[in-house]
Amino acid sequence: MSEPDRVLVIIPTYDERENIELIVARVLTSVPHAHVLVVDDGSPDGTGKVADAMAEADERVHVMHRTTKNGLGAAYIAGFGWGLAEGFDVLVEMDADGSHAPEQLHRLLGALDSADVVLGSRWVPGGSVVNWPRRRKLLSLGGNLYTRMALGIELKDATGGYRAYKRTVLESMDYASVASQGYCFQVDLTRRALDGGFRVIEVPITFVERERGESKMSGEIVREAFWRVTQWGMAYRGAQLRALRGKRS
Ligand SMILES: Nc1nc2c(ncn2[C@@H]2O[C@H](COP(=O)(O)OP(=O)(O)OP(=O)(O)O)[C@@H](O)[C@H]2O)c(=O)[nH]1
Ligand SMILES: [Mg+2]
Repeated sequence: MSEPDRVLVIIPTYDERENIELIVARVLTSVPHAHVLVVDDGSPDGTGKVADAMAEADERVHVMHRTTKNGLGAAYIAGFGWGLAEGFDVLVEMDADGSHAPEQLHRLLGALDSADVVLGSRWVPGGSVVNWPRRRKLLSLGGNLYTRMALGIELKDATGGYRAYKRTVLESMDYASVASQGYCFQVDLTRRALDGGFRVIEVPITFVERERGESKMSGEIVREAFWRVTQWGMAYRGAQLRALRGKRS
């Protein structure tokens, strides 16, 4: 039998003291051969120290300490760099707040047999969202609809943050140049994977709204996503138009 893939679950944290222990324990119970990297941006609430204690007790847990709060995207970029250098085959993105169930990680990893990137999707049949107010649902659905139309892609949940990448995908793209913060970081990576000719598929997940700790979602993150997707969409439609004109002439 071949060795299982070396899997690294990257969990960015900012003030997740109440959540971090449970989420790491759930990951390691669900997929015991996985390793976890907590990327903490110097959380004032001491999340980094709690993570250090876990790393001390279990060799599968690793912690990266960064000094300033720099956004989710920058934390993932640093985490990817570490994971690739350490030789992991699969890199997983997961939030610390329990929204992404580690018990469903098997679905994502299993689907990598026939894909290069697997998105945990709230908006495919079988996917769902628990405890979200209507306006949050509409924001996510609307954002995804806009993203599909602007970029000409089929994916139902390109803004989601529970996903698994084969290392080859990240190695092939200049992911460090992804400058975005929140949702558009996810959209940008999806777009780059598709542009690179990789197979991106979705599996249903049950997304549960955070129960403890503060959300870091902000109007600024939503505005950034809207603006950047619009720019990418215009570039995409421009290229389509040029191709069409080329065919006609
Ligand atoms: N390292 C780091 N992690 C961050 C930063 N901002 C958010 N995070 C983490 O990224 C994950 C997602 O952030 P959330 O606040 O849950 O964002 P969200 O899921 O869009 O918002 P909610 O639905 O309200 O929870 C959590 O694990 C956060 O702790 C940051 O600047 N640096
Ligand atoms: Mg969250």
